[in-house]
Amino acid sequence: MTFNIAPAVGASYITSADTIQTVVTQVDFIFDVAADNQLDSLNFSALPPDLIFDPFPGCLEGTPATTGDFQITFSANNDKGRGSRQLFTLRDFATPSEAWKFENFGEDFTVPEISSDNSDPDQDGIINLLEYAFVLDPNKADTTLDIEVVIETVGEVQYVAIKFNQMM
Ligand SMILES: [Ca+2]
Ligand SMILES: [Ca+2]
Repeated sequence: MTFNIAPAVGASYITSADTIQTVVTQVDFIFDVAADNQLDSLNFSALPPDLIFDPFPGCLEGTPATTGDFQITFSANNDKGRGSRQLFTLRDFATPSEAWKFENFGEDFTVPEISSDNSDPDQDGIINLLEYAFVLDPNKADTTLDIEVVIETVGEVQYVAIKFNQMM
């Protein structure tokens, strides 16, 4: 006689990263809150006024209107009860370049010698403003920026264009 016994299912747990999520004021934001182990529902604490949470498929979304930090706790539930809880921090920046500075310099994003537009912390000769504009890594010196200004013709109209090689 053979018995097949299914493995016991424990409490559900949240699998999405709990790092600080950067958002930008007036820019659409979507973040998927993922959980595993037979998730039945997600509970969450108060949300920023401009964001909603759609439990299916588990999407936090909206267009934030105010800068600052906002913390939300999510918990995963199934028939074993409440599983893992996770604290998410949304840090809302006024501009995309401010969010980029935080993503690249962490808490040093307000230190002018490191994060100002004219700074060059990786000392590769490319200031942060150009690192941002050309999607380079401001913490890695092994990039080169090869810019060429050219005249492009589209139909009968001529445009000034910038050509560059992105080295990553
Ligand atoms: Ca640089
Ligand atoms: Ca660089």
